[in-house]
Amino acid sequence: MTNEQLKLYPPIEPYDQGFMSVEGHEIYYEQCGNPDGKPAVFLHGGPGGGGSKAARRFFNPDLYRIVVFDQRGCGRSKPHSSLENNTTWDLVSDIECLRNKLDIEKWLVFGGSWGSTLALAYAQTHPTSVSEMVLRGIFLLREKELNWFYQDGASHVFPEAWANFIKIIDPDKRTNLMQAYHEIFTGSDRQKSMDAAIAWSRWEAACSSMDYSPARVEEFSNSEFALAFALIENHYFMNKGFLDNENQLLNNIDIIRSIPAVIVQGRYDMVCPPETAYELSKCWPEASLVIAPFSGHTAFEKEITHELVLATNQFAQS
Ligand code: STX
Repeated sequence: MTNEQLKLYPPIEPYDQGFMSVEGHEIYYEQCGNPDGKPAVFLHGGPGGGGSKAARRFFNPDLYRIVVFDQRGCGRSKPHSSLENNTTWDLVSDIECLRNKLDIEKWLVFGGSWGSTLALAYAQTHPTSVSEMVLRGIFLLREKELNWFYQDGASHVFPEAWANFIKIIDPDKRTNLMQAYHEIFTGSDRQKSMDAAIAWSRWEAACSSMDYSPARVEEFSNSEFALAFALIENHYFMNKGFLDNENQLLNNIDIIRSIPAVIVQGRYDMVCPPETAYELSKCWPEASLVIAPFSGHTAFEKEITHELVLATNQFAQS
């Protein structure tokens, strides 16, 4: 029993779906599972990745009231790929608005990758709204992390995918790829912007799992998905996540130290390497850090899914 491999819960349909209007955005949200269960909110990645049907499957639907929403500008939220009033602090405010709208006192906050960044920003702003935290593939949006993924790091491990990522950028602009992509995304050539968005998304998809997944790369090439994902990520990263300083989320850890938390990290995560999760856990010794030894970035790596489901199962008892 203790050695059982935990998997995603079976697919279920939402019992409630709707939109929340905020500052020119219509935020899509859904509720699944048990309306009287323990409330949990799923924060998706990117930013700009949107929620998915799999998001709800990390929680026992008999025990949890699962809330999934699409952050500003992506997924089913409208207007699609809008960068207006779209910052970390706008999203933090949306999470709190949604909690109030749904009349939830406290909820478990679950987030991987950018979802972990947003979870920390939210919890540090509204600590009394958070009952527990389950974080994966920690990303703190610091210069060294952005540089690793978009300039010099993961490029050494996935050279074929990297060649495709840089190919659409003029050779003399390759010393700052974040900036070069930004110029294309904010320029007037729609076709070029679309091609760049697809290249940007394919790069991330290629690096996300231990065994390169052609299916994921194709899925990320969907032009609607890619446009929101690339434009929103680039906008947040150009603006350094709208943080006061790059250590803000580490420096403010004392605000949330008493919240029970599990940090799950793949050893071979090439998007968000384990150094960041390690640094976070050094500042936050009460949180338990679990390193999955044979895993990459995504929540769908076998070991990572197991650890995430184990964490939500354990917190369901508290
Ligand atoms: N972005 C990391 C991130 O949050 C740098 C992320 N990576 N892939 C995703 O999110 C999705 C699976 C949500 C598309």
